[in-house]
Amino acid sequence: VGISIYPDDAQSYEELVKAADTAMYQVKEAGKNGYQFYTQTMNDKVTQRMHIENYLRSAIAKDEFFVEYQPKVNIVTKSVYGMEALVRWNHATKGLIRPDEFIGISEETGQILLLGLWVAKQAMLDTKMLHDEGKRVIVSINVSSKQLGDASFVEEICAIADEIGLERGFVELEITETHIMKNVDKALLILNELHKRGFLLSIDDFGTGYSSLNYLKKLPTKTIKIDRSFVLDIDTNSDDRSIVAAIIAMANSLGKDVIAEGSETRAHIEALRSLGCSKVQGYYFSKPLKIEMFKEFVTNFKCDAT
Ligand code: G
Ligand code: G
Ligand code: MN
Repeated sequence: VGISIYPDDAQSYEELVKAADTAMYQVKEAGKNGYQFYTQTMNDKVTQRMHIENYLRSAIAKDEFFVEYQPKVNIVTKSVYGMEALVRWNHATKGLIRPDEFIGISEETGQILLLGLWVAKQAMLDTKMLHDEGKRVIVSINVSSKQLGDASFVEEICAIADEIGLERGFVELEITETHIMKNVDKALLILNELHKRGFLLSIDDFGTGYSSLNYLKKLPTKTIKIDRSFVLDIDTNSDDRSIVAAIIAMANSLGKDVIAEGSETRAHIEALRSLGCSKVQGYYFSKPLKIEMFKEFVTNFKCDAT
């Protein structure tokens, strides 16, 4: 239910209903089964959304996107073995727009299909260049559920890798746990296909969704990425430590790798090390970097996925 009040929220019947509708939309977004009173900020949000949706239409053509890379570090071998590609949008007048503000919208409108392929191509081109310089890292690319549901995705992603000449075994696709578990049978089909084609797979934001352990065993995903919400207080909160320890133990027994995201401090790193987690990603080592800066960053490390 969305509620608007005359005369505060609107003066005409049409406007009043529109306001109630906006409020109802918010309830639906928040998971349905509830009610909301209309507020002006809701309207601002809707307008902002519409703007972004419109801007998105031309953003690829205008070359407004770029990709940054966050190093993935093995703290035992002290090497950078991979990097996560994270898209950025530099809008002509609005400046830098964060992915959180446009990925969701682009998924709803279907624009993520084109954007996702653009990111994949750019990321693979940059990775190929690194490989040619002897830095054989894995590149991790975020893939949304909308992309996975697209019938031509597998062929397209294969074609991009082949065209660039990048070995598929150096391309990891990150899919969030929530997306996988939403329709796990369907996800299993497509993930198996991607696995068969030689790509690496990783479950992103692990621990925030509701994983069926039965399915986890069957998924062809090599890596489990522990959500940063569990890492944030890992050095001070014993519950978080226990959760991370349990995820690591489970991953070990299923023969899967783990990486901890959001590792920001020395204390995080030491806590993770003591729990036996050797792969980390986070601000402690580096924030996401432009490819030139990434290259500079890895000069201080061994740089190899093997
Ligand atoms: O750096 P950060 O603010 O970049 O990213 C915010 C969120 O946006 C992350 O959860 C990340 O998974 C998502 N994201 C970043 N780049 C991409 C992308 O290319 N595709 C998809 N689907 N999600 C992305
Ligand atoms: O969910 P995903 O794995 O795609 O997460 C990538 C997001 O995490 C990006 O927004 C990236 O900027 C952010 N990120 C990376 N390292 C850290 C960190 O150490 N702390 C916090 N708070 N965010 C981080
Ligand atoms: Mn990710």
